[in-house]
Amino acid sequence: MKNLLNPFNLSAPFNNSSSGLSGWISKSDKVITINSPVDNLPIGEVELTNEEGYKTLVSKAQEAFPIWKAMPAPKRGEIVRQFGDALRIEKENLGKLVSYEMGKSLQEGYGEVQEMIDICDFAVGLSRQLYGLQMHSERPNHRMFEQWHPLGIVGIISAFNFPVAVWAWNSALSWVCGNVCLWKPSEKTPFSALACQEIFKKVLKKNNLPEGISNVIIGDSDIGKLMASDPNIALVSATGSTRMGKSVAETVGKRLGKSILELGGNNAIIVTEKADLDTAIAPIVFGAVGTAGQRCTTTRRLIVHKSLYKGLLNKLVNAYKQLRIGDPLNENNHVGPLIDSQAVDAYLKTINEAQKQGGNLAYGNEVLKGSEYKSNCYVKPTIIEANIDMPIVKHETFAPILYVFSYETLEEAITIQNNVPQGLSSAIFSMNMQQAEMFLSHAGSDCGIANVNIGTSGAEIGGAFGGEKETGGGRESGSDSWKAYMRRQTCTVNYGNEGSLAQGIKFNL
Ligand code: UN1
Repeated sequence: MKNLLNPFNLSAPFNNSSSGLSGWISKSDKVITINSPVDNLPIGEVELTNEEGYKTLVSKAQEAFPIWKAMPAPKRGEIVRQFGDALRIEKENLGKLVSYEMGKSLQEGYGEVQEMIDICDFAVGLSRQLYGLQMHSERPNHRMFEQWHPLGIVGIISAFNFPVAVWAWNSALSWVCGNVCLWKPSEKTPFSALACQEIFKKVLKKNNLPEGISNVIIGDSDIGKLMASDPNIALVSATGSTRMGKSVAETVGKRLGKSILELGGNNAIIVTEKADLDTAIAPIVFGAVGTAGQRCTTTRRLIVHKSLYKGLLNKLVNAYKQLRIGDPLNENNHVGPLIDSQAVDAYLKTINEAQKQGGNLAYGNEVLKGSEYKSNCYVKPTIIEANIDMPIVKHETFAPILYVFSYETLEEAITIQNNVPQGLSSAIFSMNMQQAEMFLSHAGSDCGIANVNIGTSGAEIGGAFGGEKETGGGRESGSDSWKAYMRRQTCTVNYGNEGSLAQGIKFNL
């Protein structure tokens, strides 16, 4: 085992003994071994939590909630500020662990921890800005306003591709809003989650606060289902596949609970004849191959004006040839492995199917072999010339496969861009103001994120993150996303001496 794996004293799960970790309970019948996609070496064994462990954690969270919500929001912000500081100290350790456990490049591992730090900073400011509006009452001597109260336990279900940042978006906002959290990370990346829990646990301990403010549950979809059906979980915020999101939405919907869904993307970049190609190449390539195509914001489709099509395709193929694929912990490499062998199968099957449907393979379609690639999860980023009649281009495959289309009019490009079930991120490269504004207008992109002259991936935390259609409609992270983590209360106060009814109703007794 590499030393970098255990700088957080995660002795309990690493030794497969019962839990010494707070907020993490390993009462289980099932133990799984986590192997790194980097070199296939075991990182450690972890016990999955069963229903009994789940219930214990929920009661710990319930006990912590009244204590936490009684603290003034800016004081809760102070705890989140301390967490951000602890993350600054642990950035290198945690970034390396994320990179090794998930397989993303070290730069991206550090970038992910940076996103956590940034959202903590954002949440600290927010803790003094949980504003409600005040309205003018139609009745004399009445004041009407709204206020925001905590919800209770927020259940967070996160995916393997962002093992820590997506939790931080949800938890940092939840905490300043006065909620306590129960986190089910992907069972593919439990150690990054347990490390986060350790870091936050220390902050809680230092401040004499109960550990139940933050809880981690390591489990599979059965635990996810328990969370979705449990009325004790006031809000379920789920990030992952559309299939998972539909199941969560259905189960939470049945009990009329709240959910935030951030699901699949099928993100496109339009390159118009007015684009500056020098600005476009790097964001296109990073968007398509970064994180080995396993971001929900990954660029999966490139829609190019026919006058530039051949030239841009050549440039892209040349750029792809320069990509260094290998150990993501080696900072010289651009692309690391896919998460596991199922992901490699999905990559191969999708390319095969795309070719059957009429796509032309311009580059890629190879699983790399050799001692450097012994996990068998390293694949060549792939470019396929495609057309809109191919059904496969409507599907999200979590792998570095880029479909390239040619178009003639901007309307046609926008139709291609919008004609998929997903609606997360989108971008246009154009130096022409009319084209850019058309793309941003109601007649343009139908996605939750629309960018001009930058790519589809790598959104900043300050904006609301999420998308439309099968992406689920939820918004996390910046802007006013915090409102989904609180309950709104409309209040009317009569400070006069007479009662009066709204709508002009007279009811004299
Ligand atoms: C995700 O893939 O689920 O915009 C999150 C981005 C990152 C977050 C991605 N800031 O690519």
